[in-house]
Amino acid sequence: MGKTITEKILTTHITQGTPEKGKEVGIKIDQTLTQDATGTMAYLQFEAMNVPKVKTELSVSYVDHNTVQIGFENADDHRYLQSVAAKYGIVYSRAGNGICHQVHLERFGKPGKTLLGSDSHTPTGGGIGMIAIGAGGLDVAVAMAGGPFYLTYPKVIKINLIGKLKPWVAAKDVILKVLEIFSTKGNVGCVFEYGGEGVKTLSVPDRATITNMGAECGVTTSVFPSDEITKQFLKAQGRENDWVELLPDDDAVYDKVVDINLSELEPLAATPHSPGNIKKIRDIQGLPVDQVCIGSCTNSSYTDMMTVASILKDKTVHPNVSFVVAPGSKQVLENITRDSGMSSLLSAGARIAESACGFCIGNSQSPKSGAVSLRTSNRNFLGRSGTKDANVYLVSPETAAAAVLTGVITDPRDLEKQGIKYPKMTMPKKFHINDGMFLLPPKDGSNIKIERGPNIGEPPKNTPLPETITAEVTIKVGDEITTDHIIPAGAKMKYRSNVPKYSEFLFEVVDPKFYERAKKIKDSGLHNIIIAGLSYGQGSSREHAALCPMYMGVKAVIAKSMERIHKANLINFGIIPLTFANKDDYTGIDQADKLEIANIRTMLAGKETSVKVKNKTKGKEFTVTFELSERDKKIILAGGSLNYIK
Ligand code: MIC
Ligand code: SF4
Repeated sequence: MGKTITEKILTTHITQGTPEKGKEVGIKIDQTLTQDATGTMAYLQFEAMNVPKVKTELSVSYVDHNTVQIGFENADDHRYLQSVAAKYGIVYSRAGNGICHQVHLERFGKPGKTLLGSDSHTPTGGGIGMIAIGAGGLDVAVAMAGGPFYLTYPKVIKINLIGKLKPWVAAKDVILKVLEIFSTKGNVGCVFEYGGEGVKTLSVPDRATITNMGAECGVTTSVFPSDEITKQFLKAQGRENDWVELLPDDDAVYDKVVDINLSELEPLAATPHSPGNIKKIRDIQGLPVDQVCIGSCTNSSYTDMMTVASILKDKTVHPNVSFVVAPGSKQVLENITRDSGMSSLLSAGARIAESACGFCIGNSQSPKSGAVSLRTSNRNFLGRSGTKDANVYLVSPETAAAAVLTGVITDPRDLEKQGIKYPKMTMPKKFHINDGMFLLPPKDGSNIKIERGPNIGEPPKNTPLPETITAEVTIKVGDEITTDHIIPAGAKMKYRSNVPKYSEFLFEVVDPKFYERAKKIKDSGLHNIIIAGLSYGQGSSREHAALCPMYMGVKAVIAKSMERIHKANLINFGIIPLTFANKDDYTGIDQADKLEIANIRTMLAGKETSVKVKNKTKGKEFTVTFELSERDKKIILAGGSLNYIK
């Protein structure tokens, strides 16, 4: 039987288990990436593993999230990361060099390789034919130490692309269409593999936009073939030797095939407050726009920037619009400057932001109260922009540029009526390349002293799982609670290396009293429990969404369903992820109910897959199930991965 691309890469990397769909396998990781907001904790955990040097083919530590540097915290983290990289054989990408996913695609991604990154948008690498997966920092630390990465051997869904995009319709509209079809939930354990004739019409940056935002569907990753177009991209990066062809076999078997006709697509938007709320631009046009932000790891490539620059050439931003542009990397910035794109942007009135996450993670450029903000980024969760009542719409660079000119949501196809021609921008044959902002590690870094400023804390420790969980329901939340709801990023992200402080912001957007309550419950000797609806833990890979609850004494989360990375993070920090056997039982529980889960250790150590929970307040009982591998169970019993490894 023929193989899919996913199977080809995974089967050559399996070190543990057998490739059976739905079963756990361990795979060898060739490359890792970290970013600073998840990286400090990942490297503190790596240090605790006492391995003298990383064992991967390549590990890169990027600084792109916390680059605002108000106060000493960010800069402390950067210095710590720089010294750790030099000591342990890791390439260090300095602040200013760009957003990890964009830079990794440009300089390091290799078709056929596996990449594990402590950021949920690591699947961007799928645009170049990698199996690139987002994970918690601890899993990345284990991979750097040479350990396997465990995942459920996935189902493969083929997204069969037919036809060719019409002018003014972009790769962003393709992934927004995918989100409309698949939504943000129910796709755990699947990989999207793109194929069909339409693939040949998409450049690598287009493909990377699509694989990047596959993360919003909750799939393990997304992947494109590695073909002549991939080769051209690598050649333009001076890396054609890194190219290998990677196509599915003609008789490859997929679990499902979904057709998307590119020729029939039109400009779309993800409307507030979920990347899954898709509407046609035609249906929302005319809405006044206060802010337009172009950039983020989804749409900040050379072609994205040059497209916008070309639409805006010799024009001026609408007076009611605040217009921000953040090129994705120093390479993009240098190349658009050389090719005059930057002068068009500046003269149109763009505010140029650093090549970093910036507005996308809400640590700068928060819009005004109640604003409508059009962004080319990938997430529009409530409050993520830093302004709680702002309405963020996710759109293509073309649609964003149209609003810059008109001040209202505008179908970019209508720009033709104003005499603006569709700019078909192509990639240069050869990019201007300058790798000066990478610091390569010395051959022997053993004498390097690690710099620990006052912002660098210790990873908090956990105790083994108790025999009986005696808890109070600290919070009951609804469906689609994202990690942005659990623990905010933005300006609070500077406390990532200081877990006690960062924990004070748990569930801030949903219920600012959470921390106080959790502390009270913990101090009273009870455990904390979180009750949740469908698709709990969507979004980012931030392990602080598990680590901080662990620190506050949360022992279990009971949800209707849970997302992959967050579930893995809960396990890694010794919190047991449970699901309602009967989803209706969710309704019978309230905040402050006292729950008891007796003999949970014994149940985990045995063959059981479900356990009874007593609701002592309501005098009722209900059943919860746990889907855990033998290894997961051992980790939870030990009180988390670090205890287990030791
Ligand atoms: C995000 O886009 O939400 C982030 C910030 O990049 C996160 C990582 C983090 O929280 O540090 C992600 O995507 O994993
Ligand atoms: Fe950075 Fe935004 Fe991409 Fe996350 S989604 S890595 S915050 S640019």
